[in-house]
Amino acid sequence: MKDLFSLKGKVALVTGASYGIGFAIATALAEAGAKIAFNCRNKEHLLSALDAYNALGVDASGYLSDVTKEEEVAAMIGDIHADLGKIDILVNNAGIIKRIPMTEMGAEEFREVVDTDLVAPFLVTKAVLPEMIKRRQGKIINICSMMSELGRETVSAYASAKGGLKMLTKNIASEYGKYNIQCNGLGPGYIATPQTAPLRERQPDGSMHPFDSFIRAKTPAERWGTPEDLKGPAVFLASAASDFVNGHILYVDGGILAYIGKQP
Ligand code: NAP
Ligand code: GCO
Repeated sequence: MKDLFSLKGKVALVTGASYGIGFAIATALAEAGAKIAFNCRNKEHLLSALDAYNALGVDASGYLSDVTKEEEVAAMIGDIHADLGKIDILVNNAGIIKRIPMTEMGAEEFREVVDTDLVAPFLVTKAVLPEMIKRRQGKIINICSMMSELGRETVSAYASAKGGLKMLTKNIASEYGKYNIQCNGLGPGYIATPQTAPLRERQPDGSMHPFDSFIRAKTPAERWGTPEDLKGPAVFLASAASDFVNGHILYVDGGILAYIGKQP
């Protein structure tokens, strides 16, 4: 059974894995035996991430690139194939959010979010697929969201992108399943990372952020998730244990999507 979850001999690319959820997922895949390639845009983030991976004994190679730029993606994939020989597992994790009421959001701001959270997974997957098809095997994991299923104020661009990413996941699964390529989504709930830090900041009077209290009331587990909560589900979707799972969005949300919310 343990061999089912082994990633020994595999190469995994995790985009946007200099910190946060991507860093935790990359570390998990490494602990299961994979060699890691990761990217981000900021050189300082890349260098500090390499130190952090090294301190954990993770064999990681870092690539400075912006996933929204097709030419940078092509160059990165070429470099990884040259350096590491193949990509068995792709985790489309890099993502941004802009919390702006729709009526106040500019078209360019909307496009920037969709470019990063939806178009970029298309670009990176498109660059990785040809070799996976040749080798008749591959694992693609798209990092979706509660906003793949639910809306809320100020996140129209993000929800549109993450809803689209759910359907892109199902479409890749449909189109390439015949080549023994599985494409699934991982849908984190509310996770304590830099991306959600503004929603957890202590108020000037020292009280909890209203959103912090709100999310705890909407989560049966009565807590925020941590990036570590995603490690097991990521290894499952990256390993032979999920070879007949395709087009599925695995929500790791402490029960948010199942729960009407605590009575005030
Ligand atoms: P985060 O803390 O903001 O980290 C984002 C990572 O992506 C950083 O490493 C960042 O590095 C990189 N990145 C951003 N834009 C990039 C680009 N254009 N090209 C390459 N790298 C880029 O975010 P997170 O909370 O870990 O979230 C990771 C993923 O999970 C995102 O897709 C997010 O939407 C999703 N998610 C998050 C939560 C949550 O509650 N935190 C829940 C559900 C889903 P650089 O800035 O150096 O590029
Ligand atoms: C927000 C949060 C969420 C989380 C995550 C939930 O502002 O609502 O940032 O969108 O990032 O996507 O699954």
